[in-house]
Formats: sequence, C-alpha cells, structure tokens
Amino acid sequence: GDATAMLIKSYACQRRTPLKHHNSFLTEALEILAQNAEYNDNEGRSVAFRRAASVLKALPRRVRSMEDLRCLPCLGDHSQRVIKEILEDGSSREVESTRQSEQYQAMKALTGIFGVGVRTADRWFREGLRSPDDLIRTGQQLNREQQAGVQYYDDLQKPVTKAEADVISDVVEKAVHAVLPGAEIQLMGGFRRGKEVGHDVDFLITHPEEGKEERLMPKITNWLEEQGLLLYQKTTRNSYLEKMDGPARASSNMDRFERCFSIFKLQESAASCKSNCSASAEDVSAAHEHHSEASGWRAVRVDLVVSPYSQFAFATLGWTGSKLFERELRRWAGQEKHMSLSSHALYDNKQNLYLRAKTEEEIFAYLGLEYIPPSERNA
Ligand code: DCP
Ligand code: MG
Repeated sequence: GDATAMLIKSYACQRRTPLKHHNSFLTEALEILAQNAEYNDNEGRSVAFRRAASVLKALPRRVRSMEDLRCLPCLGDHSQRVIKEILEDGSSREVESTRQSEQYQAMKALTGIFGVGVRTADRWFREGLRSPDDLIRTGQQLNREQQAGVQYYDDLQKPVTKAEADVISDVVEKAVHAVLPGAEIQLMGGFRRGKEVGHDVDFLITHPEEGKEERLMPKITNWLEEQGLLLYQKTTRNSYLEKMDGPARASSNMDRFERCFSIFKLQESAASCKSNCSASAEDVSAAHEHHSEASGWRAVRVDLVVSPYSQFAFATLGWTGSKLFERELRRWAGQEKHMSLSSHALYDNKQNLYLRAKTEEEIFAYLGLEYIPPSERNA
C-alpha cells in the first residue's frame, strides 16, 4: 500500500472519509483512548488519538502490518504502539484496561445523561457516584435538563434509526410550515452524512426572505407543545452580531444561532409503518408486543437550529459534521489560509473582509479545498 499511503493528506478536510471503512478494529481502540483522554480533560491527547483514528478510516484497505503505515500522517508514537500491539496480539492492554476501568465506565454512563458534561460527571465520579441510578438514590441536585436526561435515560441510550429520523422530519416540517409557510428544513448531522443510526436528530431551518426567521423557534415549539409532541425543550436566542462575533469569535466552535435542545415524544407505530409500508395491522401490533416498553412511544433527542438565509451555507457546513471534520476545517482555515471559519461566516484576516457564500461548494473553493460531499465527511 505505499502508493496509496502517499496520497493521504494530513487535514481530515482534505480527504474523503466514507462511513464504512476497513479498519474499525483499530479505530474503535484508538477512539476509546481518545474518549478517555476527554474524560480526563486532556483535549490535546484526545484530538491526537482522533486524528490517528481518522487517517485509518480514509485508507482504501485493511491495515495488515506496520509497513502499511509508512508515510501516513497524524500517527504519533503512542498511536503506533497501540496499533502494533493490536496487529501482533489482537488487542492492546492499555485499551482493554481503559475499557474495563471503573472511571471510564462511570464517566461513559454519567456523560451519557442528557445535560451532563465531563466536568459535572467528573465531580460526581469523585463523590463516588457511578450511574444515573446513583444520582436518583442519593437525591443529587439536578437542573431541569438533567432531570429530563435521567427520566428518559433508557430511551435516549437507544440509537435513533434513519426511519425514526424520517418520521421526526415529517413532524418538524409540519410544525415549521404551520407557523411559517415557505420555510426550508434540512436534516443535518450524522443522518446527512448517511449514517443509519444516530444519538439524536439535527435540523437546520431557514427562510429565503431574510428576517422572516427571526424569533421563529418559540412559534415552532409552541405548535409542537400544543400537539403534545415535546417531552422537554430549551430554546436559546440568536446572539450573533457580525461586528462583535465575526472575526474575533469565528474560531469558537459554539455557534450563536437561535437553537432548541429538545426531547420529542415519538409514536412508535408511526415509525414501524414508515419503515415497512406493506405491514398489515397485525404485523404492526405484533411488533408492538415485542417492543420492550409497550408504551407506544419513545423519547428522542432532537436539535433544532434556525439560521438567517445569508448564513445558511455556513450553518449547513457547520452542522453536517463530523465533529473532527469541522474541527479540521477550522484549523485548515486558520493555519493554512489565515481565515476564520464558523457556522455563521468566513472571514479573510489578510483582506479584512467577509467572504459571502450561498453554497457549501463556494466555501470549500474559498478555502482552496476540493469539495467533499457530506457522505465523505465521516472523519
Ligand atoms: N457540531 C460540532 N461541534 C460540536 C457539536 C456539534 O461541530 N461540539 C456539529 C457537527 C455535528 C453536528 O453539529 O455533526 C451535530 O452534532 P451531533 O453531536 O448530533 O453529532 P452527529 O450528528 O454527527 O452524530 P450523532 O449520530 O451522534 O448525533
Ligand atoms: Mg446528531
């Protein structure tokens, strides 16, 4: 594989990374170490492992020996040691002991709760708490978001299927069009990249007439609430001001769109009808009996984002992911092009001006990058 190895570029945004690749046996191991580094608040180490894993995802075939890694970028000593051990022994001791460790497992369980970040989880871990049940048992003080997270924990742990995402899409479209005809809705995140499952469903909403999208979210959530479709929602207002937030903040990865973090109540029967249109009533009710809850609905995390039309291309690029792909795009822009990229805008720091774009293709072109379609952004 030398010839192909030579072609692997060092920024993830310069490469095509398909969803399905040949080296999961290595990338899953490296991503455990990346995740563990994140739990230990070591971002640099975490990104290094993620970049190493990502390079292996872009390879056209399975890695069989260390020879295959010659000339590949982003593989540090530590990642190479781990890969070598897996190639020789079938597994890495460091990865396996991390996977089994009480800290890793507790942090995974606690950060898996909606509304709980690494900092909070770490504090709870040091207080001896290990799981959502421990939080309930000891009567921990929880905010409204975390209460919902604990309440719907089991449902939110279950992956969301594409069929379920499609049903949610129909619901969101109906809600948005009821309150603002002519608005445009786009499925974002992992599902736009072609994933078959996700941890949530992400949507971007806009309107071709700039200004029509202002304060749209409360109207959407009110409509959904009236229909009894929301189990939880928290809306944050748009706080983006080009003059203040543009160049200075463009490198920050938190965007300032009007945004709603929510939990939808999804009717399960609707999902099974959608995925199997020819199902008879009998089939559908049989499927119900097999459903663990038998409640007829499940909780699903949904993120809604509203973007002004003029920022829509940037918002689309910023909300398609993957997280590493986004991070690498911003790093490429800053380090290689002296530009600041955010989900709102692209600013050229040499010419001191904003670069306007209507499509993702134009943004890649400004950045001097070959266009990578969403399905190849699975870095
Ligand atoms: N995003 C980002 N940086 C973050 C959070 C989000 O760049 N810190 C962007 C890229 C993501 C998109 O938003 O693709 C949606 O975020 P998700 O956490 O929902 O990630 P995915 O949709 O990619 O994966 P999942 O299947 O886990 O939902
Ligand atoms: Mg998502």
